[in-house]
Amino acid sequence: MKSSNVGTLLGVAIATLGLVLGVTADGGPLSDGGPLSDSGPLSDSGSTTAIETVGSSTDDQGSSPASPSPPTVAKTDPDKKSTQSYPADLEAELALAYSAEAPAKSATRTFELRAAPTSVQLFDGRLFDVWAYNDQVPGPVLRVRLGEEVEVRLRNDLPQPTTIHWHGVRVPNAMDGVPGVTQEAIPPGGSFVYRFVPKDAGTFWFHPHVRGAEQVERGLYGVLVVEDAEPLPYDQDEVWVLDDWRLGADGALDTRFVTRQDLAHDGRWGQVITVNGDAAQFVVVRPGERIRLRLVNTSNGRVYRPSFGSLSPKVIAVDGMTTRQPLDLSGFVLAPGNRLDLDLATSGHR
Ligand SMILES: [Cu+2]
Repeated sequence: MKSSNVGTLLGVAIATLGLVLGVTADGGPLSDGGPLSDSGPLSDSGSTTAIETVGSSTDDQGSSPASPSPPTVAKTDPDKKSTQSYPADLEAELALAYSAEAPAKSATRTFELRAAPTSVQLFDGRLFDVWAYNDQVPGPVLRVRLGEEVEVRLRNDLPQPTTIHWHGVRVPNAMDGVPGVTQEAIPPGGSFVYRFVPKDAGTFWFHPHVRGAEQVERGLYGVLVVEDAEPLPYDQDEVWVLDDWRLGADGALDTRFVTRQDLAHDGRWGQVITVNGDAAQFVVVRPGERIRLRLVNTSNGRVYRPSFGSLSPKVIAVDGMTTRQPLDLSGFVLAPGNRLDLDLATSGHR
């Protein structure tokens, strides 16, 4: 903390970024989005933070682009079939972005994951029957540095076979988790060791690749953060996992998966939205702090449009890929599977 010189005036101004939640199945707001903070709005801005959903299963209002216009690509020569030329600076940037080889292994980070049915407290404090990694929803955040090898020892205590797919990670094919293609599905009671050195720093996630529309929806997902070899000096580095849950009339998870309704409506849409498994999520910040906020959408069908009011965060990475420069958040949405890394600066003095 560097707040020792802040003085008494701001010394108690610990603020929260409240995430305003609540949508119905048709996407309309349940709450009016007042701040959920009990310690006052952030600094003097009075801003609130909201994650809205875009469109709905039947009424797609989401016409904004998922990302800003792509960089200009030089025209291809119709006579030269497979040669595509880019401006030299873009060529250089892409070359840096996708190194062909993983960096030399500096160390191995070992994680134990156990996939099993369990009960967890989610949005309303009730115990909720889920399937989870290590009895938690979301599963653990696996955090490594670029150059470190990821070793995940997965034990399957589910009543179904399973695998793990590393969403967005360039892994050796045998580690990709596709049953019957890159590995045999891990039977109940079985285990498997995933081992790879990520080639890229960024925000990724992992989930089963067996009956994904059921196993992910039951709660099996976690986040893999690959930090830069020299992490940027953020005061905080937070992960927010967005998901929606479809409940039956009894309030428990609706265990009818891949229904005709789902197939006809762009996937399964839940009535309850959670951030890190909770109905509300806060980040406690001190004046002047700078936060890297990693948003991950693990929903099956829902698209989110994050909004942070006057905080105006910048997008610094999209789907695990660092942007060429910080970009305005407006216009960005999070479709299922998407990640957005945000740079959030708070006002105040140091
Ligand atoms: Cu995926």
